Amino acid sequence: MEQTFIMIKPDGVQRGLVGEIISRFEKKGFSLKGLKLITVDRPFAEKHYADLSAKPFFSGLVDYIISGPVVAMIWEGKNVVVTGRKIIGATNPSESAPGTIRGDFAVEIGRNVIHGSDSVESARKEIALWFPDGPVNWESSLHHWVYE
Ligand code: FUP
Repeated sequence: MEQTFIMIKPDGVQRGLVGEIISRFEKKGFSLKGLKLITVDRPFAEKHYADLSAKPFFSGLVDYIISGPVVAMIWEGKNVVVTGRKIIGATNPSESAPGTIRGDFAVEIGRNVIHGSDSVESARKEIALWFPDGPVNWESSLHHWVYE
């Protein structure tokens, strides 16, 4: 089953949005397979955002991600990478639809509350970086009510 890496950024944690965000993924029918509250250091954040290292906003982005604890998660389910991105909404909150997490809770691109892997391949890399011990293996008792 497909997995994705989801991170509630420091602003999401500080603003008390952790429960709301987890609830949206749970209610959809996805399964939580990894969870930790962690403050990362600069080299770690730079590794996570390595693909963006040439961008002008890179150092500000890294400053933001290391400014406080984040909630790192593995979520599992059918098409969870693409569907997770839909639940999150467009990168720029001014373009993210109401009903999405960024559309409902964010104003600025540099304070957009949440990260989600953009492909199955990035999910694999990000899960390996954030959860070197891998996911927690369990199956929800609701599985047969979510999947046909
Ligand atoms: P996303 O996959 O939606 O997180 O978007 P990107 O990988 O393109 O960007 C990662 C993060 O960089 C965004 F969540 C916010 C930040 N960013 C900016 O601060 N300014 C920009 O112009 C673009 C992205």
